[in-house]
Amino acid sequence: MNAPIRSLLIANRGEIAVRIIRACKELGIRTVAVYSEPDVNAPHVLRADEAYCIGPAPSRESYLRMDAIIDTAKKTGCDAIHPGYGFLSENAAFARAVEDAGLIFIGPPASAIEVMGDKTSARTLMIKRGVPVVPGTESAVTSAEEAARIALEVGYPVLLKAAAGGGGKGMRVVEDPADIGRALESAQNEARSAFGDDRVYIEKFVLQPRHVEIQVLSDAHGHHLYLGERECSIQRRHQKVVEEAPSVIVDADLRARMGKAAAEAAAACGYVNAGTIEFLVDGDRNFYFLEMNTRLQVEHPVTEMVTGIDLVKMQILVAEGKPLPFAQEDIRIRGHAIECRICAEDVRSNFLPDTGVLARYRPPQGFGVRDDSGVAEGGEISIHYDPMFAKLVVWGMDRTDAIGKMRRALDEYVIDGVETTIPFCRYVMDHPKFIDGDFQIDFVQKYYRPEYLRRPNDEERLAAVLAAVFAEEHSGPGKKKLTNGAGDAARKCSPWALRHRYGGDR
Ligand code: MV4
Repeated sequence: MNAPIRSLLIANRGEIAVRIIRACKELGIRTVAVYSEPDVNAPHVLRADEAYCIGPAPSRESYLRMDAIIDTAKKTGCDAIHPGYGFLSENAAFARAVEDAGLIFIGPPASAIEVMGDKTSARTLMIKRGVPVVPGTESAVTSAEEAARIALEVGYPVLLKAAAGGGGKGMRVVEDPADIGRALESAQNEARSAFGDDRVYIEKFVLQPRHVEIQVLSDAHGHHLYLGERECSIQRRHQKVVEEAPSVIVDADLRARMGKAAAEAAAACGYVNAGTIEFLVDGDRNFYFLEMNTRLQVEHPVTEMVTGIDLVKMQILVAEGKPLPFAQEDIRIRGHAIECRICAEDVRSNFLPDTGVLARYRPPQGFGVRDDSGVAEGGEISIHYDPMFAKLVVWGMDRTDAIGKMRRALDEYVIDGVETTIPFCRYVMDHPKFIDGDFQIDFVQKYYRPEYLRRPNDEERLAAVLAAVFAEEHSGPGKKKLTNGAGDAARKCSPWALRHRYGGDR
């Protein structure tokens, strides 16, 4: 049983550091921030009770410096370190170093990070515990002959994956038996240079799957609870863009079955913390374990919104050794939540990261709208860190209500200084396939073309201005109202709407 946490160091920056500080404030925990030189005026620094500079801009020299971070925690009398996501959050050596320094790591035991970090050992463990995995090899293949034999057994197409991988790096689809030798060699080479580990294993390639993940919460008393699913299929090059809870394809029965499998996965690795089990779900609603993320995830708020459970507070609670204050039957899914990741990227230029000073940042407000952001107006978005600077999360009574809220909230944003993914998110919210819930992991590739988000030409701009004038003439007391259709058309063409739909002039 660990001692209560009175002071906590946040080994992160941006929106997630702010998110963690908020939970600490509500719990009466003193917060210590660490920061890099350019982050001296960042929101996480200003909001923490204390803040210490740990190095220059590059992450290697600041946010990834285990020694400087642990030293700061000790010197400032902290009891615990929260790693957020990214950076050191899934680094078993860091988790161990934190514990060795007599501090509490707000995360799972290092051994759980290790076993889940190796995708083949994770698969072996899941098979042992009866959690469904995609048919394939249990361990790495050692020769082209072995690969060819197994591929024939599971059936083409197959997918070669790096044991040290995850997140899509080092994967190769093989459709034709003639290509398997060459594909294996190139997958091994890529794995070696990316991870320093050339082990590659084989899975049957699941066609047209959806990515559905289960949130789990585990305490140190052997309780492993599932908090429903998140639908994460709307992604681009393995970067999620829109996430929602619940998933349209998951009913109560599938939720219970996936939830039990997820809880079993957590139990199998001796998990304590919030964690996520990623599954692929095929067209027949079969589900297969993909990997476990042993950290708090970017998209955790959608689960918070539909369960009412503060996941960061629960992470802190279980890290203190306390039992979870509710049981599985207490967890209910209510309403629908959607998250859009707001990134400084130019969606018209292949999502190229954009940089600059955030001259204006006015997030949307109102019922059911949550802005989790990590930069303030006047702050700079640089190349040094992740382009995601805010998350817009909405809650609605049902999916239709949530989509309506998300559209309204995206339109309400005022952002100047950088290009953002807002127009792209708006496009998703209007897409009939998204609205119908009829999409798989290839949604973006299949349905998105950058020209859909082109800026208006002069003629369209003139039409928009005239429409706005026309609408204005018909508004106000004693004026004849436009019919609904005409009013909507005018609003849709107004410079205000166009600005959001197509981006402002810069
Ligand atoms: C797969 C798959 C199809 N079949 N495994 C991509 C990242 C890594 N977490 C696992 N990934 C996939 N594994 C089998 N056997 C398709 C993907 C995949 C994917 C998965 C989730 C979300 C987006 C994706 C995009 C491309 C491929």
